Amino acid sequence: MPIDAKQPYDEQNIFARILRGEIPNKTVMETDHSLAFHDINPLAPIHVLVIPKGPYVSWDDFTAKASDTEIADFVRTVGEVARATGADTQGYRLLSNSGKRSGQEVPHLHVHVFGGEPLGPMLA
Ligand code: DGP
Repeated sequence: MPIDAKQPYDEQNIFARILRGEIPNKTVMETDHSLAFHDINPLAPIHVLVIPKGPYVSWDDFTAKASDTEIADFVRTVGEVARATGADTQGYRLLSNSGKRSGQEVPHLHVHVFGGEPLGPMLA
């Protein structure tokens, strides 16, 4: 039997609560459709999480349900975070886990932006 790795969207997930203002965050930037904030447990000098504001779990969920405007905003925000943090001048890495078996802890789509130091062959 195939394994179904898909998780339902949980309105009580930590990032949904951050978006509702129930949990504080250190915001790097905010747009109409996306929020970027520092990871609470940084694994590199620059470790920022970029999330869409809509209730999407993963890339497959996001690209199936979100509007082109939301998708463009999210992708653009990732690049703007790289520029705003200075990661663009040093080299950086993007990482996005989808599904528990990939290591996704929070079932709300997010991209990790790592930078600020030479990055090893794998991180997180
Ligand atoms: P992942 O394992 O890919 O699902 O990454 C989840 C990340 O979320 C992990 O690096 C830690 C971060 N995180 C968890 N809870 C909080 C929180 O309350 N605030 C912030 N800023 N980050 C959090």
